[in-house]
Amino acid sequence: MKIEGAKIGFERRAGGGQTLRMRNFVPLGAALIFCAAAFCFPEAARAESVKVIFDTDMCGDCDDAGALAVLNKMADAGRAELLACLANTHDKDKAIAATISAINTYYGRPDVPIGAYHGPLHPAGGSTYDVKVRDEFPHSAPPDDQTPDAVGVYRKALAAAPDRSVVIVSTGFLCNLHELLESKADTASTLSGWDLTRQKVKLVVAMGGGYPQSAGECNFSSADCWRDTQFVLDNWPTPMLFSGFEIGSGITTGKCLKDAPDVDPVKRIYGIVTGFGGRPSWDLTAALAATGDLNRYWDVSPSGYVRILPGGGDQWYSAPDLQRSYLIPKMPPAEVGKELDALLMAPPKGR
Ligand SMILES: [Ca+2]
Repeated sequence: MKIEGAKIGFERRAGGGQTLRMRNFVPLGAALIFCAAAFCFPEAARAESVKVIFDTDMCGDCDDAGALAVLNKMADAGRAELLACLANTHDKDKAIAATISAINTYYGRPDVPIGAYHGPLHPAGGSTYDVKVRDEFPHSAPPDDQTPDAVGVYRKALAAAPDRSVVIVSTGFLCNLHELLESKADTASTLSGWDLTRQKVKLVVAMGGGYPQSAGECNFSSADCWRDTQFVLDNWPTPMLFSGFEIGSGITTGKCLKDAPDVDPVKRIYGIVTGFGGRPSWDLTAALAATGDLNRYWDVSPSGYVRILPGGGDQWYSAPDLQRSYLIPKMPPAEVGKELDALLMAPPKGR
C-alpha cells in the first residue's frame, strides 16, 4: 500500500486509498467555534489503563523528562502502561536512550523497550544533561547508535497491542511517525506501516504547533523536519490531539524538584536546565492529556487541520470530520501546575 507524499493544498491522498478532504475551508479568524465538551476524544479521558508509546527529543529541554515522570506516575497509579519509548532526534553524545532508561529505571521500569532515531534529519546537537544522567544514574541502554531503530521498536510494540488500544504521546519531532507510516512489513507484522497504525493506534497526543496560529513552534516547524510534520498531520489515519505551545507556556512546574531525592534523575535534569527556577510544562501537558482526566483540565476544539507555513509558522483551520483537534484551557493553569508538580514529586511506587 503506497502512501503518496503530502502536498500543500486542500485535498490529501492518504494510504489505503482514503482521502482526507479539506472541505469547508475557513479563513483565519473566522468561525472557530470552541466547544465546551471533549466530543471526539472521550477515550483519552477514561479511567482505565492507557497503553502509551512515548516519542521524545529528550536532549534539549527538561520538559521531556517531566513528561516521562508523569507517564511513570500514571503507570504507578494503574492509569497507564508504558509500552515503549522512542527518541526522535540525535544527540552528539549518543545518550538519549541512556537518559530515558535512567528515568524508567528510577521508576522501576528498566525493561521498557527503547528505540533511537537513526534517520538523516536533525544534525547531532549537544545536551546539557544527557551525559551526566548517563554517567551518574543506573540504566541499561547502549549508546543511541547501538540502540534498536525506533521504527522497528514502534512496529513490534504496535503489533503486540490490541487493536485501537495505543495512545502515542509525542513530545518532539514527528520524523519517527513519518517513517512508521511508510514502513514495510517485517518480522513483527505483515502489515504496512499505514495499516498497522490504523489498526492499532487509538490516538496521538502531540505537543506541537500553536492554536489557532503561531509564528513557529519548534516541534512542528523546525527547518529540517517541517515536511515530516506536514506529512504526518495530513496522512495519519487515526485521531490526533494537539497541545499547543500556549498551553504549556502558562503552566510553570519543576521548582519543587529541589526537594526531591538526589537519586531522582528528573531532579538532576531540572536542576541542570533550570536551577530549580521552574519551566513551562509543554511536554507534561501532552502526557497528562493522554493519561489523566482530560475533561477536568482542558476543552477540546472542533475538528480541523494544521498547515505549516513557509518560513516556519503554523496555522489552524476549522473543517469537519478530520480527526484533529487541539486543547483549550479550562482549569486555571496554576491549578494544573500544582497537580503536575504533585506527580513530579510523588516517589516511585515501592520506593
Ligand atoms: Ca520535547
